[in-house]
Amino acid sequence: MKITSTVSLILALSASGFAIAQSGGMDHAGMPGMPHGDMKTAETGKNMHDDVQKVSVHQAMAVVRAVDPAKGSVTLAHEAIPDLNWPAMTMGFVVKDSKLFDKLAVGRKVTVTLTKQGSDYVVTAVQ
Ligand SMILES: [Cu+2]
Repeated sequence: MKITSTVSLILALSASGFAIAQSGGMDHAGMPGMPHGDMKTAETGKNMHDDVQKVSVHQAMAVVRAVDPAKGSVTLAHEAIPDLNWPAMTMGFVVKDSKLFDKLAVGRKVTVTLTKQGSDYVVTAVQ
């Protein structure tokens, strides 16, 4: 009796285990539909990213360390930019407009406007 009930219990468990495995398989079978969802998400994400790029403008206090008008770049020792999660550091930036070099003199303390273009932040204004 004990053996029989144990066997039937095992059978019941394995049967339910099989059912679970099957339903798990069903979920996996539903997976091919996922790329569609991903594509929609990616599309939405792209639009959101564009929106983020539009609003991804930041101002930072900085001291001009070096200018290279020929290359259109400036090296700035900028203060921390909390909304970008950037610590204070010295780094190079592309300068959007060569006219901005009029305001970028080495040693000068400025407030720069950084606008995200692609994966880089470009100096788009100097105060
Ligand atoms: Cu930096």
